[in-house]
This record gives sequence, C-alpha cells and structure tokens, in this order.
Amino acid sequence: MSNQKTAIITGITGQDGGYLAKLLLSTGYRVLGAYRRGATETFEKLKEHGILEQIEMVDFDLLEFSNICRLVKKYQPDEFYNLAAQSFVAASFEEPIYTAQADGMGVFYILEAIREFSPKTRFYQASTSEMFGLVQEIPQFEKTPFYPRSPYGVAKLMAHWATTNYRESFGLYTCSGILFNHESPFRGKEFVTRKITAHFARMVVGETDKPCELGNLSAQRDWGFAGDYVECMWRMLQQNEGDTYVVATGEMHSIREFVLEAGKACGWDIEFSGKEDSEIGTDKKTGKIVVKVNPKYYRPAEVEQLLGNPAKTKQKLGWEPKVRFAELAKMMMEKDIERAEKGRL
Ligand code: F7E
Repeated sequence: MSNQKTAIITGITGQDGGYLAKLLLSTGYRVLGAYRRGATETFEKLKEHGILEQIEMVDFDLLEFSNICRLVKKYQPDEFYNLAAQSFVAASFEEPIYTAQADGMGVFYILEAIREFSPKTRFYQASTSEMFGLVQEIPQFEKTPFYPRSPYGVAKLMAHWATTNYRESFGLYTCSGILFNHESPFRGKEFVTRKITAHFARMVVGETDKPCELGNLSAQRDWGFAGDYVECMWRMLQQNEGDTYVVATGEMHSIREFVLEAGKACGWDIEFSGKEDSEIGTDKKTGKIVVKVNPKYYRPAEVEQLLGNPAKTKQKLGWEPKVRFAELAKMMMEKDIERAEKGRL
C-alpha cells in the first residue's frame, strides 16, 4: 500500500500501547513498537491481544537521545505516540530523578528529534490528570490550573508544556491528551484496580486466603476504559492542527466503590467496617475478610479527587467514552478469574 501510514508507539508493552497498536493495525497502519530492552521482556500483553507478529519491534529508551534521533530519522513516521514513561505514581517518590529524566526530559529528546529530522511527524504526548493533583477546581478541564503532587506529576507537567511550546515555537503538530485514569484487563498489577481484581481472582480460585491489602480507600478517581481512550489519542492526530484535550468520563468513584463492584462480580456482598488504618471489607455471606488497609500503601502526598470534564473533546473530536465504571470493574474481574482458572494470572 503506497499511502500506508507509519506510526511509532513508545511504551508498546504497556496497557495503552497494546490497545492503540491493535486499533492502528486494524485500520491499515504500519506499526513500529518501541520498547526498552529488558532481560525479562516477554511481550505478554501483545501476545494476548494476538498482534505481536504484526508489529515491528524497535529498540527505544527515553534517556537515549542518539537512539531516538536515529529512529525518527530512519522511519520519518506520520505519527509518533509517546506512551512510554515511568508511570507508577507511588514509585516516583522513590525514583524521582529517573522519573524526571524519563517522563520530563525524554519528551524534549523526542521533540528535538522530530524538529530536526522529521518536522511533518504528528506527535501525541500522554499527559495526565496527575498534573491537576491538588485540584484547584472540580471538575477539571483544559484550562484548570495545575498543581502536581508527585515527582511523576511534576515531570509530566514539564513534558506537557514542552509539547505545547514546540507547537507554538516551531509549528510542529503536537497534541497533549490529559488522560484521566484508564483501566482494562491489561492494566499493570501495581495499579489499584488491577491489584484488586488480580487478588480477588486468586481468592476465588482458592490460590490465597489472605485479604487484599490496600492504602487510601477514600481516594476518588474518574476511571475510564483504556480501549476507549486510545481511540481518542488517534482522533487527536487526525485534525487540522494540534491541541490539548481532556479525556475522561465525567464520573468519579472511590477505591471503596471499585472494591464493591469487583466483589459483586465474584458473588460477594462486601461490607466495610473499622476506621482508617484498621478498616476492613468483609463478605457478608461468608464472613471472610477480603480487603484490609495497610498504611504502607499510603503516599507521601495524595491526590484525593480527580474528576474530568471532557466537553471540549466531545465537541471537537466527536468522542464519547463507551464503557462505564460498573461495566469496567466487571470486565476486569471476569477476565482475571478466567486467567486464574487457567493458571495464567
Ligand atoms: O492509584 C489509591 C492511591 O496507582 C489510584 C497512573 O496510570 O493514573 C494512574 O495513577 C488511587 C491513589 O493510579 C492502593 O493512593 C489505595 O489515590 O491506581 P493508582 P494513580 O496514582 O491515580 C494517572 C492518570 C496516571 O497518569 C498514572 O500513570 O488508589 N490506592 N490503595 C492505591 N493505589 C495503589 N497503586 N495500590 C494500593 O494498594
């Protein structure tokens, strides 16, 4: 195909990388999957999606400027999606310098490479609701002032402004998607939703009797489905010019509510009791404790509430989230039970 588009996706082994690659492949793109070579890399998610064979894997590291330059120069992609990052907020308090370099400086490296070697490339940056942190208004939209609460949020904010600045300074087509939390059965198990569904699935198949230990149960998030959100990333790069967009559902739920929904899909009726550090969740039918608080999972600075207003995105991109909260929790829970039953969790 002569007019086939080429896209580079960094972070190809992550949750969003898999969904986005699947979408682009289904519409005829040539997909280059950029990943950081690691001794343990097995491409499990891409295998489970059934798309590993169709992706051309290329070496990539956000900290290796020379490699990024060669990659951009060699392939001159139509679209470049930067989904790579140290994306676990809790880890960023322990690895702030690395997080700042990868999530902040790394984006300057990519933008410089595009500016120098392939200025026609359209660039998507995975920005995040963590930039709103200590929220200055509710709900948050594109013009809400930022107040990051973690080294991760700070680094992402730098990258966000770099993305905007390269659009304004050099006329590059760049987009920032301020994505609120988005989950799926392919979410990493360190994130709270998948931590819960993976643990509950082990309990359901009798692999463990221990309750799932969690941190702040009162935190509230605007949770959407990753499969819906990657479609929005693609739409951002099909417009006349680059811009910034909030991607969210406009609904907010607590960790406690997610536990309840996941529990329902296990056939449990969970009741919370106790306060703060000694709070537990018990299945009323069996009396079994399924969740308990462990303060070790509290963060040095917490983001208590995130709620997005995606009005601009709906209006300009014609995008709507399809999967809602209860359906998302059920989908994740059922998939993890299925995996646990097959011994593949
Ligand atoms: O935490 C609370 C925790 O780690 C959500 C990343 O994709 O979304 C994600 O960041 C909330 C926090 O995601 C546990 O304190 C309670 O309030 O699932 P999370 P996150 O930090 O919101 C944004 C948009 C990103 O950009 C990030 O890359 O849940 N929480 N107990 C817990 N969190 C975890 N991980 N583990 C717990 O045991």
